[in-house]
Amino acid sequence: MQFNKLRLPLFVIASFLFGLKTYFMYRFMFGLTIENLMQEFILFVNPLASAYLVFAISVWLKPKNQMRYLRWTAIAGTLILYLNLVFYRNFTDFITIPVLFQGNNAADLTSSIFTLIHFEDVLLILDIIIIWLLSVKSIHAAVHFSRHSKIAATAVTFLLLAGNVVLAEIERPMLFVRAFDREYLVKNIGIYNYHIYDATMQTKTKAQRVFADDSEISEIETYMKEETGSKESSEMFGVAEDKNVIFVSIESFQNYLLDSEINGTETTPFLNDLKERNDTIWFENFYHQTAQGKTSDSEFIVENSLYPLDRGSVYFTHAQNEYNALPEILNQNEYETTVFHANNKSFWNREVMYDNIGYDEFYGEESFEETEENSFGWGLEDKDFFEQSIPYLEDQEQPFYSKFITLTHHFPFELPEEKANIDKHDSGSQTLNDSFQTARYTDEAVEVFFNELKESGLYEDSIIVLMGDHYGISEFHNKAMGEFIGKEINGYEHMQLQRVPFMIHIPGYEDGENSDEVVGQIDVKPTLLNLLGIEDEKDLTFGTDMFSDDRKGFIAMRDGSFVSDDYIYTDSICYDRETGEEIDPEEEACAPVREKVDQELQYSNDIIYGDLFRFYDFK
Ligand code: GP9
Ligand code: MN
Repeated sequence: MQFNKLRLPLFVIASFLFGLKTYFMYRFMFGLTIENLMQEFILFVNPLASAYLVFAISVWLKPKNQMRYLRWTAIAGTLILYLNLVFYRNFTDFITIPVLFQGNNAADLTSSIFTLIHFEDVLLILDIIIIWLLSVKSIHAAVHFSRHSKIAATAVTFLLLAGNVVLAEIERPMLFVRAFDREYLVKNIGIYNYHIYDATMQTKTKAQRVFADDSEISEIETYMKEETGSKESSEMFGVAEDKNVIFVSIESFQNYLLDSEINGTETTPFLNDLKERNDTIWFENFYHQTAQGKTSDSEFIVENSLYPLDRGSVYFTHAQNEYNALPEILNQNEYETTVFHANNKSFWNREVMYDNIGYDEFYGEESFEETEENSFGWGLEDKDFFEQSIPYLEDQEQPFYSKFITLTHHFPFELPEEKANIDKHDSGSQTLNDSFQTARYTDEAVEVFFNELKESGLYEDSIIVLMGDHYGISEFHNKAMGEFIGKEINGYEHMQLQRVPFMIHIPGYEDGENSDEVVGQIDVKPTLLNLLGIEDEKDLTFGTDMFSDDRKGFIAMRDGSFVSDDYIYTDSICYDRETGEEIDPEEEACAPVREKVDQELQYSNDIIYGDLFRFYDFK
């Protein structure tokens, strides 16, 4: 064997092979983006350092265990990498500990597993085979390391680790403090160190509740009073007083679908028409702000006007906290509050969370009749879902607040061919191609719902709010998406793609408009309360009434990116919001808002991790 001539201990060879493989995966399979030479260098060095760190432990083992350790470590390491890769292909994100306990991720992954596993993945076992062969054939490669060389080998570990951290801090100052961007963490310290970091965070956030006290909430209260915009009522105050609220959360709907056409057919004829009507206010610059909790995050933001968590879903990790959620406030104002969603009640831990935040009733899967004909993919199709909901709605005490969560337009966007009234798109991404058919279907379902509401007589006494919950097409499909919208997708365009439909439809209203105000899910709660004429001055929210003249002027994303009235900031680049042009970093144009964004995200985390609302009197 060539290797033996070099007389390199096997753990060094294994570190090299495994590290190299990891680098190739980062670069070409995860496709992590590189902005400069320094980043490239770090990306190349950190896998080698990490691999060495783990494999070098073998020197402390008895010779006969050394080889076994190397073999199994290579397998376990590959498995961790590979699971992250499959997850990344679907979510453009890395696994966190809370995410492992979110059943739905597994469900999401299994339903689409064949698009997420690629043929070339087989190559990932190459290094394992080599390590295995070498470790079996050259038993003599197992050595009694002298005390001296054991210490030397370990010292190198620490040197590499320290070197890596120093480089990462130079490249990305405050990396560990502003750690909500997981991609940066992985790029700089590697996936294994990232997982160790994540585990540390898990312990730390668990401890945060225990050590929290009431001084923290008064600091946050002061911040909100000064910074998050006016709580004064706006001109729209009470416009929908005593009306029912029908809130429709439309699964995975993004703005690119609106006004789009496939082979001359409109994708969303009903919504296109609705948004232009005099009895509808459409916010064309409405952004979703969700993170790993997907739909549940969007529900959480809307109900609480707080940010979702940087790791996992709040619905899962903090369902028992004290909140002052929308349904609770509405209950105090004599509203009946309900949720309709034709899925398993425990999905996203909804049952527990809904109960805690005050919903009177949750109509889940078992409230609906599912047959072979009316269900596919994720379950009951949207048209049947709405139709079957009507009798329940009619039975409710008025006024009511009812939330509907649709399901059909969900990744992987499957629809039986005979139910499709629009062609598939034709691009390199099957996901994007298929999405138009399910979007069209859901558009028709919303129309069915409107008609049924009119027939039942509920329509006139209600306002209907439609909102897209989060993106449906991930960054993984940027190429096809870029071709479709006719733009190359850089950070700026990526942020603009996070716009989702948001329409407030008020039957009988005549001053409908298209608003270009920059707004987001965080603003929904104060906006709805204002429309309903409900004053809650003691409420603590990060959002502001969308109709207010005194707004704070930015929408923050969970990863620290933001859209402000003037700028869009993401991946450390500041763009002009109007023109999309990059602004010279020297100008520090985005810095003032960035500070506020970081502050708010931190405060929001403190509230949730510390369960701080238990120290505050909302009455
Ligand atoms: C499932 C539905 C979809 O109940 O909310 O969940 P998502 O994957 O979009 O979070
Ligand atoms: Mn969703």
